Amino acid sequence: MQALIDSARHIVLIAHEHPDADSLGSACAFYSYLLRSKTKVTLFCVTPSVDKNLSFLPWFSEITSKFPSDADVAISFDCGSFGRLGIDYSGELINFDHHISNELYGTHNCIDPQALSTTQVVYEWFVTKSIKINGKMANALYAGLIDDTSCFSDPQCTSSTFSMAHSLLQLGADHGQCVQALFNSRSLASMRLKSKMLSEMKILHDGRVALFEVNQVLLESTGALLRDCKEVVDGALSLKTVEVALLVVELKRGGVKVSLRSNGILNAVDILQHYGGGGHRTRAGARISECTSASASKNLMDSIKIALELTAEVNIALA
Ligand SMILES: [Mn+2]
Repeated sequence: MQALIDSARHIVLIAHEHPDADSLGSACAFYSYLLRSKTKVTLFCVTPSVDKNLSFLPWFSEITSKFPSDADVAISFDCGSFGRLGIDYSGELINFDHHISNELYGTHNCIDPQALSTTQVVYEWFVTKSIKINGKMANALYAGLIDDTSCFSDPQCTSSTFSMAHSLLQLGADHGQCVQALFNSRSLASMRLKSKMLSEMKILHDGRVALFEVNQVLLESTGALLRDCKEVVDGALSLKTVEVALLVVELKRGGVKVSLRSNGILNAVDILQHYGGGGHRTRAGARISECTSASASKNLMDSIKIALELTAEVNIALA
C-alpha cells in the first residue's frame, strides 16, 4: 500500500457523498500528509456544496466535485459502499474505513471495525508508519473522533480512545474549535424540527423503542435538512428505557431513508442489512426504494420486535 502511494503520480482522496467530519477529516489529514511528497493530490467529494460547518477542517477550500481524469490511485475514507463515493473509476483504490458492513470494494482495504472512527484507522496507520502528524492533521483527525463518538459519549470509548485524543491534543488539535463547529453550530430550523419530532415521537415495546417518522411537509415547514433529523434520533437513546431508536424519513423522489440507533444490546447493522443498509452495531442506515413510510416503519418495527424478543430469550437462557 505504501509502495502504491509512493509510486503514484496523481492521488485522489475521496470523502463520501454528504460527508461528515469523520470522512472529510480523514481525507483532509491525508491531504496534509501527501503535500509533503511530489505527488499531485486532489481532494474530491461528489457533493457540490459540502456542509459549511465543516469549513474549519484544513484544506476545505480545496475540495472539488470534479473527479480528475488522470488519477492513478484513489483513496476513500469512511465509506462502506462504493456507490456512496459517486465515482466512475476502476483503477487502484485504497479503502480506509471502520464500518463492519464495508463491501471491501477497494483493491486494497484497510478496515478496522473495532475503531470508533475512520480517523482512528488513519491515525494508527500514520503512527505505524512513523509519519509525523502536524497540527492541521491532528485537528482533522480529532474532529472525526469526536464526531463519531458524539464527543466521547459512546459507551465503546476505551482508554485507547482517550490516549489517541490526548496525543492529538498535544499535537495541536483544538478541542474548543471542534466542539463549537460540530456540536454548537445548530441552525434554528433544526431546533424547530427537533421540537416537532420529539412531540410526535412514539414510544413502543414497553418503552424500549423510540420511533420517529418524518415526512417532506415537516422538513419543508421547518426548513430543516435530513441530517438534522439524525441528531434527534441519537438523542432518543438518552431516555432511560430506550434501547433502540428508529428514524424513517420520506424522500422527495419516493422511498425512505432509515436510520437505526442502538445502545448496543441489539445489533443495528444486522437489522438493516436485510434492507440493503450498512453501518455499525450501534448506528446503521439504509435507503429503501419503492415503499411508503408507513410500510417501512411497520416492517422495521416487526424486525426490531423479533430481535428484541430474541435478546430477551438469550438473557433468560443465560440466567
Ligand atoms: Mn465514521
